[in-house]
Amino acid sequence: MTPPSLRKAASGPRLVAVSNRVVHPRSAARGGGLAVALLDALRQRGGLWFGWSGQISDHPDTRPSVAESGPIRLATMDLSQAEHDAYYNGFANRCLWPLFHLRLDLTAFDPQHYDGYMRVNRRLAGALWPLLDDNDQIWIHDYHLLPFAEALREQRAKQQIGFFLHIPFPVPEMLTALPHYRDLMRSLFSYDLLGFQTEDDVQRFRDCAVREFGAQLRGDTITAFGRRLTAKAFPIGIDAREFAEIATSPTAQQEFQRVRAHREDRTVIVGVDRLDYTKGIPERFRSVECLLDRYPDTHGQVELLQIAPTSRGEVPEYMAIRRELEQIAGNINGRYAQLDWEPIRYINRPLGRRQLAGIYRASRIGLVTPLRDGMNLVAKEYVAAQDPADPGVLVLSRFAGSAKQMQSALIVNPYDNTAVADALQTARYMPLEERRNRHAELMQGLLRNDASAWREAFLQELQRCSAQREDPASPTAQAA
Ligand code: ADQ
Repeated sequence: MTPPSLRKAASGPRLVAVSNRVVHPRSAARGGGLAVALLDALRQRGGLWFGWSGQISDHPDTRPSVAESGPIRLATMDLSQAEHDAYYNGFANRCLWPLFHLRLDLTAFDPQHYDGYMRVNRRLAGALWPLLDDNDQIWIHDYHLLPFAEALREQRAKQQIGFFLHIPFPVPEMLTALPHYRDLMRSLFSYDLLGFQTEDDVQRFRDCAVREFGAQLRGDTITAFGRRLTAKAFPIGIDAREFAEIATSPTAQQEFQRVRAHREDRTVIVGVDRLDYTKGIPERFRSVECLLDRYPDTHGQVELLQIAPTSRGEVPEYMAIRRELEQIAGNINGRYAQLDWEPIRYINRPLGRRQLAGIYRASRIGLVTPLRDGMNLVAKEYVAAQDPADPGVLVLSRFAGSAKQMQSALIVNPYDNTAVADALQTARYMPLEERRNRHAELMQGLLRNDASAWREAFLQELQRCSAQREDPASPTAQAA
């Protein structure tokens, strides 16, 4: 086995990844897309993963607890209940999340939540600081940690620091509703590189920086607040090859049989989401109702299998959506169910990745209809899990970041129940050759833009723009 020092020297600067939650490699499958992508990067390069342990403690330690897992060092911090309430449940999930997803109606502005959010960012940055080496490449993830680089720079950090936003960036009109938007925008200029999911997100960030702060643009660089950064799109991918393999594993095959048993002649439509109001699940149920209304040949023949485990269950808006879904599903089933058939089967539990892969593969249609979504990895997983010889059809919302790359799906407006119902009916009767062609095109895109391409593109760009910053002869050297 390679000694750690050689491993580090062979693969360039050490990678330090920072995200809200650190997930142990053994349970990464349950951590979702972000956890899998980060672990993959860290496994290949070695490095440090820092963040919240997931534990609440009465007296959180000021220093991280550190564990090793192969080439990865995991450094985690507990939070107090008050910190968790203000930083995570409060500012991150009741303010930034709805605002960035254009749900101003659900956005709670509470100065105490904001103070708690800033305090936790500073406390975590202060705890990471002693663990850093001068040459580290630091990669911060997502909306929980927007001001993290500024907090590190206050500690005099000189390292290259990049940030990736997994959710959409809002239009300026929406962002400026946030009482603290100036401070948050300024804090973003402590990064060397800002990565977004799509070109549209980059454009909205640039618009905001120009309109509100008179930023200067030059290529991909933006100067404001006396600092210069690079802002670019890096659409996140999945490890499509690995997911395709998982879909033929024994566990996946078992699940495939369970879905297909007794339903050989029926069309199973699958929906898989964290239970979240951005995912458009009530609208999806309504679209299925519309399908049943418009096309009587679907009665007894079509079933929506919706898998949506509870997430952020302590946040009131998430409790409300759970109740709403149960009610809508109950109404639709009450209207249409027969003795041996229900049109909506709703599972409110998380499943393992292998199980999910088998369910995707067994389902003739993947229905992914978020009202707004940074990327949406479920759309990519559904395609990767299909049998290329007899693939299912992806019906995808135009408001998912993934729609930009996945134009061979049937693209729909999730608010238009009739259009979604018609797309579902088209998918049901799509000839085999067309299904194969669409799947092949989608799969090529997934393999080209997979998780490792995403990671490498981001880290190389971070290296490049940091090198420019340090070269005083460069036109993009820092203004201050
Ligand atoms: P999420 O909002 O969590 O991610 P998504 O991209 O779809 O949304 O990723 C969800 C992940 O959780 C997928 O890997 C999926 O398999 C898994 N998952 C969902 N339901 C599950 C279930 N019932 N059981 C087990 N696993 C389940 C955020 C942003 C997205 C962005 C990602 C990655 O909101 O827009 O695509 O980060 O950047």
